[in-house]
Amino acid sequence: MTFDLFDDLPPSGPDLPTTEPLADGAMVLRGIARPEAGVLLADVQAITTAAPWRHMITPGGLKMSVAMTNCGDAGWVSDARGYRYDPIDPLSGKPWPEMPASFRQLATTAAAQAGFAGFEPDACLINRYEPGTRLSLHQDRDERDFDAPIVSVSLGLPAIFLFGGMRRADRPQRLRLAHGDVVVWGGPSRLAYHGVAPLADGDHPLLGRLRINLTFRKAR
Ligand code: MD3
Ligand code: FE
Repeated sequence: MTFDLFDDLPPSGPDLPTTEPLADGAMVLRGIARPEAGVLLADVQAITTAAPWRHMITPGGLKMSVAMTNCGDAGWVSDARGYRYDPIDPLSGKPWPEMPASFRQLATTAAAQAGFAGFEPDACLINRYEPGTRLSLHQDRDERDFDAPIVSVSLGLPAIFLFGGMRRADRPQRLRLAHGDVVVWGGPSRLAYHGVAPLADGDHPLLGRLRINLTFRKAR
């Protein structure tokens, strides 16, 4: 697969908005993380030195195709006992790496732009996709407070995001998320079913054959 020259650029020009409402409570901020991408990726690299990428096991015994790690006061973990947020990385036995200032600032600014002033994430789940990696439809319900939004940041290869309704059976909308796109999921969208279609192969200038997604949460 190849990229059109302008494929990855956010809308630009005199009055083109970069903020589009997607659904009730959900806003896409196209390309707003592009200027900081290099810093964010250097911070991801440092995090994975202390808390390496791993493929978690679902409570049903399946190995996830997404590789994950976390930073912040708590990290999302899955194993035979279930899903939960844990202040300790089970792989290292140590607390997760601190949330970098670059992460915190982007999440807070994006949330405020989408109408969620005062969002203070305490957890960031970091997902890594290779060609073929997918994430099946699910809800994010392991956080304590559903009034806080989730902020997602897409980096690297573009993905087709599946955005469903309140029931698993609701047919999902497909949304292309490219490098630097940030989405804020609050209000009624906070508990919508969602997932990611198998990643198409490609070659991204910064990340090669990878997509990395950051999701900022208020877990506790
Ligand atoms: C809509 N990650 O980590 S980000 C996840 O691209 C997750 O890695 C996907 O779903 C990814 O849980 C999707 C967009 C996203 C994240 C959380 C949501 C959309 C959401 C929570 C509620 C509704
Ligand atoms: Fe999710």
